Amino acid sequence: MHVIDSHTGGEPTRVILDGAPDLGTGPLAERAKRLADSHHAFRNAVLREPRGQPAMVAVVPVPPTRSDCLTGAIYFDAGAVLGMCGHATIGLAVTLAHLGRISLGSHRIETPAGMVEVTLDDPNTVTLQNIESRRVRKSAPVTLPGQRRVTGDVAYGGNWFFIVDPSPLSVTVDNIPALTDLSIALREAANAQGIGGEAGQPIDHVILNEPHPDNTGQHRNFTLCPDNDYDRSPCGTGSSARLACLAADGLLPPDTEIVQHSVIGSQYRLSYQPGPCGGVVASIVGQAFVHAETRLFFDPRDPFNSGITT
Ligand code: PYC
Repeated sequence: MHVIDSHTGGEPTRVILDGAPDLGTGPLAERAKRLADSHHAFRNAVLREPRGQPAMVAVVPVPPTRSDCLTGAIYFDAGAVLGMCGHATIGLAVTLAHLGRISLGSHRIETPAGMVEVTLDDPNTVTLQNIESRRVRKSAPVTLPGQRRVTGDVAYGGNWFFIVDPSPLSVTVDNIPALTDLSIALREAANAQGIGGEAGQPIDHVILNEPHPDNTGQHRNFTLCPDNDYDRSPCGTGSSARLACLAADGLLPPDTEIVQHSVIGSQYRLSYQPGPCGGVVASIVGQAFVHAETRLFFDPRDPFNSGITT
């Protein structure tokens, strides 16, 4: 299996160039569901150790249904198949440029969540225009074990987010284990207490956000992903969901750029345009770098051929 690895603000992306299972035809959401339902072993083998690494997201390029799209893209991490992934779409664009398959300028990509646009500003810098994002619930109360109550907004940016702002724990590298535990507890409690999307979609990501301590008005976040690891980047779909919350609260006008930091200090530049359905269309500017081109081997005699799942 031929793969190219990159990272976007420290968050790894693996683009699978050949050897992925045939996901058939039809809408990308249906093909993503086939990957989720029928190819668990493939997903573990590609992303779990020893071949993969914590936090890695894989992209399977597939033929698009729309003739105006360069490619389709289906995303998964070690825990779930994702509706969209911002950092991995930036990584995909930089990987396609590395392969000489796209040049500078704008290109459309079809995802299970809808069509997105990437503009390659230079070989490493991409402006991603995401699908329309929206907030569906403000200050939803979640009760944690011990009757502790935490409120957060429920918002969609291609995945479903529970966003706590300000974070009850400082968003620092030293706090990553505690931030992880709190975020897992919040996701489990939110889902057990029926807090999610309008049609009952479960929360799959949690964001703990706070003002950056440098007093510039910038923010930094910790994002928990479905694989229970944290996003090293500021999370493209999560940043889009947070922009929808800021817009809904009247805290950020359209076309106004802000900077979002991740817990490890990588940055996205963010802005939005009002969307046709009352949400926001986020623009995310980030950088990715290709760092490996690899062939993965699958040897049935290898006791960890299917990845380490314990
Ligand atoms: O950038 O949207 C994102 C993302 C989701 C999970 C990891 N990164």
